[in-house]
Amino acid sequence: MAKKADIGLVGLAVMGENLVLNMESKGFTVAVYNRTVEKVDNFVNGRGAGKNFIGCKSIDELIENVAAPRKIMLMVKAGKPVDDFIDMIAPKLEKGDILIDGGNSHFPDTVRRTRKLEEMGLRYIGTGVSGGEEGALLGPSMMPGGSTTAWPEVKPIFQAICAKVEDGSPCCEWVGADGAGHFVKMVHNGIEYGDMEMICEAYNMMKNVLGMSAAEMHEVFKEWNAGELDSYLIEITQAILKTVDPETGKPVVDVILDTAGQKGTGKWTSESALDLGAPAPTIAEAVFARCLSAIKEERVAASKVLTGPAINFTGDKKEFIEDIRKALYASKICSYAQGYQLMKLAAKEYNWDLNYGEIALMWRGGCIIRARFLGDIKKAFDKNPALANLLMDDFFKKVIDDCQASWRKVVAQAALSGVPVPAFSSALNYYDAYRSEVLPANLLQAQRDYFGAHTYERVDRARGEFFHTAWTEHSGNTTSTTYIA
Ligand code: NBP
Repeated sequence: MAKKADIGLVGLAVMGENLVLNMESKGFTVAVYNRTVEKVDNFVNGRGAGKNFIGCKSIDELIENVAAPRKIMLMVKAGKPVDDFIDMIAPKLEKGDILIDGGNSHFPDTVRRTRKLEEMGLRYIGTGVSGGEEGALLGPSMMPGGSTTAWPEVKPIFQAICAKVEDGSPCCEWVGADGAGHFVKMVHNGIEYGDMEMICEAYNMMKNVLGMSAAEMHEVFKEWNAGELDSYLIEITQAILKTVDPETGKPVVDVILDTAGQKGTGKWTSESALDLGAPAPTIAEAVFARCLSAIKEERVAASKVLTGPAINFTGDKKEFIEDIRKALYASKICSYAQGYQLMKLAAKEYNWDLNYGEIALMWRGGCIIRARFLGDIKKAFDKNPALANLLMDDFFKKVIDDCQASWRKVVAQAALSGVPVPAFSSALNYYDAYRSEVLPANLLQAQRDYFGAHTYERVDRARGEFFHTAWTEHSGNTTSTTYIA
């Protein structure tokens, strides 16, 4: 009898195709299926020719060709197609078989699907896969969560195909129960939104305040990439800035329209932060910055009507470039601190036992936010797994101490020049709010109590004791428990 496949995969689009080539190159036999079945032949006779693939023309054939306990991975468009395939495949599986969703699914869907499959006696994994086409082929960052007993079954395959850091550690570990893997992937994408926006703000300051050309900025980003900001996104930014448009001879970046698209994972991260009461303003600002960029026509009209200050920079250009670098680094630390705070609150809410050091390691290679400084985040959480906030780690505290004068100068110069830096300034506001022993929420509570009898706690009494003031002659003694303003 012919050898059965180690794993089956549904969805031979860009991610699925590259992922199975990666698996095969590591010695695994893969059974492949796609909704449009011609793509199976195209693949098996094309990029997959002469390799250990079993092309399948139906779900039944796929199930038949995978060794038990079956591992079948879906790499299809997120949303309904995942549920449709689950409904087609799950009833045909045997107890203990494992269905894996490697797409960008929203974590509540993964929670729901894990429960459903486990009720059927099956096992389910929802795994984040990051790194795009090249990552899928050469080593992605993978963040699996779901049915815990399924992990040992897929671990040898996942850890063989994933990215590795310098010492060989795999950028793939078990994240936690049900939707934990997809949640962590979602936060990764939210942080990615923040990183991209902050790089754009550094670019905008150099371009509009210092009047630098793309070629000059290419040199700056190249230098930055050799230091503590060393990361995939800085690396591609320096490469982008030196690329010339063959049609016009101008830098390509100067001929690209300034309207950003989005697929929704940054929005999900911000929604989740709001749901959980997690302060993640920098990630949310990055989402809103894309929204503002998208209303191009309105901005063009407004630019002809609304006024702002003239840009007048009189300082030392070289020094200010270093200030911008420090503003970017400090803002980035705050953005990651927010992402980690969000994961902490989610872990509490959804009963996930998240290992924050391991998460930093998973993001250290293979994915879009891969960066040298994730090694420092891993060290911080390894040293203190219960760290309340990244800003409280000695290493990051020292970095912020070193960067903050520059950071404040850049945000102030941006405000004086009328150049928007929403992520830099929201990160600075986050930092200043987080380190404030007293915030003006005392007045806010007074307002709430004034108009809605919401009560307040007092500075001179124990926490948990609530008071109400009769603010006007109409105020009664009844306090509100249900009215939320
Ligand atoms: P797509 O997201 O474009 O999905 C293509 C696959 O989904 C094809 O197999 C297609 O079948 C199938 N499909 C579609 Br489209 N609609 C379907 C439906 N209604 N019912 C059943 N199957 C359907 O491919 P991708 O870019 O490779 O991404 C796959 C997953 O990985 C997605 O969840 C994506 O968000 C995630 N992801 C993508 C990247 C990236 O860089 N592209 C990175 C990380 C994660 P067909 O061939 O018959 O049309």
